[in-house]
Amino acid sequence: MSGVRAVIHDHDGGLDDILALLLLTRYDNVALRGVAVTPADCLPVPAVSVTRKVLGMTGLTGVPVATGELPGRNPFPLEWRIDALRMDALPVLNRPGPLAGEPAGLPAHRQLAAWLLAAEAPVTVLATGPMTNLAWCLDRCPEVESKIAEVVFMGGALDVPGNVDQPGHDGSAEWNIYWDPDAAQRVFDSGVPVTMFPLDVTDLVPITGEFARAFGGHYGDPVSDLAGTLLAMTFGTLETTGMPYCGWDTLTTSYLAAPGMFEFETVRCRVITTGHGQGRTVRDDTGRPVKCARTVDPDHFYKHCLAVLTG
Ligand code: AGV
Ligand code: CA
Repeated sequence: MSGVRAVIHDHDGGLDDILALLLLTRYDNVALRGVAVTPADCLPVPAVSVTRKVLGMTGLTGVPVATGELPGRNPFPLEWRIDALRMDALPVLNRPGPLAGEPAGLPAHRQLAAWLLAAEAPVTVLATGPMTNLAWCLDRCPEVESKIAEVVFMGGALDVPGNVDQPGHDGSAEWNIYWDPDAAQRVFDSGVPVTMFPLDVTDLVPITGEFARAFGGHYGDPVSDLAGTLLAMTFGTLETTGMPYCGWDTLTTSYLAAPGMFEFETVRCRVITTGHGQGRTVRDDTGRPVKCARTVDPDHFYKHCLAVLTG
């Protein structure tokens, strides 16, 4: 028993999705099998490019990257989606050197199904964006269910307000579920074990100035420089949205290497898929059990990230 787990990362190209990918590339107990990019909180072309460059700079040149093409119902603000363009132009991502291996041959939903079906042992799916691809796989290729060891998902909001601030919405939803509420409910309707990191726990880890500036102490190391730059790019979120940028996806990803940082509660819940509260996760005795992270020591998390990304 090596203790290494095979992981497929389905991300949606946000600043912290790329930080999450950086963490993954550094975890000894993770074997990254493929990356799918969901065109939700990003422009997919630069987000795939950034993903391939990150895999290239970290030596994972053989990891395939698939581009998502399934749409969501509620689009992300364009001001957020263009972060992928900015990341793709960063000098640290444009040094001479290898890009990652070939782009995957299929669109992300079909590629995810193909990866899962071909897996010799069950795989962990880390979803740091909407679960549209996964829901498609479960619908269209039910055999994938036995190939999924665990879905580790950033999303939802149980006992705290959501982070969607859109006309006609009541604000109770978290964005990754709001983009495609049916997809999240489809995954909940399956038998796959789901471990969820809702806003209840991610609210505890805002990106602080102290955390971001700590990377300055390692200036010159490309991975550390990229991490510090991505963190710096999150600033201004509080001023423009009234809500801080949090370590949403990085916190979720850190569970793969440091599960002991968290306390969990098994919550029976479901997704509201229509109306003003669409995308909201609600406790419901008839819902399916989801392993939900409830607390974390923020300091422990910041130290973990700093150590992993500057090591
Ligand atoms: O709801 C959190 C999810 C995470 O997967 N994303 C950002 C993370 O990648 C959406 C989101 C919520 N608020 C945002 C978001 C903001 N102010 N800027 C960009 N994305
Ligand atoms: Ca994300």
